[in-house]
Amino acid sequence: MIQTVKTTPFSDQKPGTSGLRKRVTVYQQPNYVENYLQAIFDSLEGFEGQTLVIGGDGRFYNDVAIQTAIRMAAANGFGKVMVGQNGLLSTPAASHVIRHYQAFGGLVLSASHNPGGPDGDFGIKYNIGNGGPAPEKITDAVYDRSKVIDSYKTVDAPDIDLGAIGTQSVGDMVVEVIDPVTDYTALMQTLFDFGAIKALFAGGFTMTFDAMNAITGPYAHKIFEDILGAPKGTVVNGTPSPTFNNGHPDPNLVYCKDMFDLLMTPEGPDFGAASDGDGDRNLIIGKNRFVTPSDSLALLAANAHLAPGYRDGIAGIARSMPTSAAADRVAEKLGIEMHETPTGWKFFGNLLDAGRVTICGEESAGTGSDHVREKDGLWAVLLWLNIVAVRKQSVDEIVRAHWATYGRNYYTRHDYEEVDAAIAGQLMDDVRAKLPGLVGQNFGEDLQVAYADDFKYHDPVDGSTSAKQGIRIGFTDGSRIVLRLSGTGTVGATLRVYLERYEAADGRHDLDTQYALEPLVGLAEQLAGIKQRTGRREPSVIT
Ligand code: VG1
Ligand code: CO
Repeated sequence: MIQTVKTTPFSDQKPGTSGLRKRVTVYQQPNYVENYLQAIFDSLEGFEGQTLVIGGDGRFYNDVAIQTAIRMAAANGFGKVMVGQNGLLSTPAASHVIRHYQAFGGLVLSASHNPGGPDGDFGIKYNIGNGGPAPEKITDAVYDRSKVIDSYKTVDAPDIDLGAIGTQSVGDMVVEVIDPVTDYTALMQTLFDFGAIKALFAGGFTMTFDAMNAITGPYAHKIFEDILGAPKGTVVNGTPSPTFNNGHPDPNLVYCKDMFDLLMTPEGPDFGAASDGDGDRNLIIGKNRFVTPSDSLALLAANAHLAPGYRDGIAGIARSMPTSAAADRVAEKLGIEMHETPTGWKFFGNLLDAGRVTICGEESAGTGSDHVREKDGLWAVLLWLNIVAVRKQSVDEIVRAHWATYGRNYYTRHDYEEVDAAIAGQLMDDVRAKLPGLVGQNFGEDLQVAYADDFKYHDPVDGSTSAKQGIRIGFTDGSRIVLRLSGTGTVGATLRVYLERYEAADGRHDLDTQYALEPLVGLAEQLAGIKQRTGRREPSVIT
């Protein structure tokens, strides 16, 4: 029954920051999905008879790709596939299911925060047995394999009924359709004080959670409304849609502007939150207080002990290189390890597995802990709620108290999307060439360059190195300019410019963020010539 089908390679199946993301139309080419999946299976060893978890964010083309993946898993020798009902599993839930059932690995079908639908994006990511994204050693092998692949294996079998919870079979392989929410919800209940959060809502605390028509809807309805007793209507846009209702499921101040505006009014709720297409990102806005993801990481780390799952404290913190140094100050005060890694969750896996860090985060609205091996949007929201419930303070009060203790890291990211790839590459090369001469130079009155390099990461656990992970220009006062090209975009190049400035504990904490960072924006422009080279007058997105 196993069929070996001839194919020819595609030259563009190089996994990026988080799996292979392409336009749906690219994925719809004959054999495109098959080639990539076979390249993944060919790069793995020892999965004969083992379990593969499959789930996605419900976006357009999920159903097609999942049926293909199930047939190919059977043909390649997996013993069992566990798949979320209707193909749904949030990225953190998929990570948990892999760990919980000791699966060999999993396929996460998502392009995360990128728009979906026939004209949108699709993506496939392979996660290893620890529940986390495959490390570069594997993604490099997959890419190499994809360039020479000449056949794939499948079986001739009808589609699985993804709506029916329970067990079916494809050839010799068992397929179990599971409820996507149950295991994840149980995990959350082990980490947080649900009683305290329930009491918070019972006491009149109000929240709005925007699931952005994406994967977190079913999870959020169940956890916030059914279990924690928040009123119906707390969760909005809670039904996953294959096109995200034609929206852009990226929880930032651009795509959640209405929620931000609401939270800035007296009539608005006490707390606002959102998650992205696949449920691994989070946006946190308190009444009159937007919490930057970098600050959120620092705050969650500093207060984690207030939640039962972290009662004994945290072992260490890791943050991606462009994320602000706010968390570093917390680690210093707690006397725990602090790690700076390249962008992308795959670099946290080893540190988490080794027990060297407990909490990780990225400036791009991602935070998580050692409970899974992905960032986790609802986890961050629940930890915030747990902290608010215990401290009995507003988000704004908690944030201000944090700054008063540690100082404030003003932080922003300016994105220039869909720039010509050659121009963006040249821009980076030219700035890179200037780096050695920058150290020691003064710019304006108070900016002196302390270091200027292209970030290279040495993984302290497995000894591997990853070079060219972004340009960093650091100043003696703690300010930084970071430039890197996105590894998740699907058209042209996206240039990300990250800017940070530190104000000490007794410094000024009430400046407008963009105003506070204006001199650094100007200096980045002076060094990189972004506007003139790209022809853009301003960034496409400011977060
Ligand atoms: C972006 C973010 C990065 C994140 C990645 C995947 O990558 O910057 O921090 O890990 O997306 O997140 P890049 O290479 O475009 O900067 V997700 O929620 O899209 O899985
Ligand atoms: Co995501």
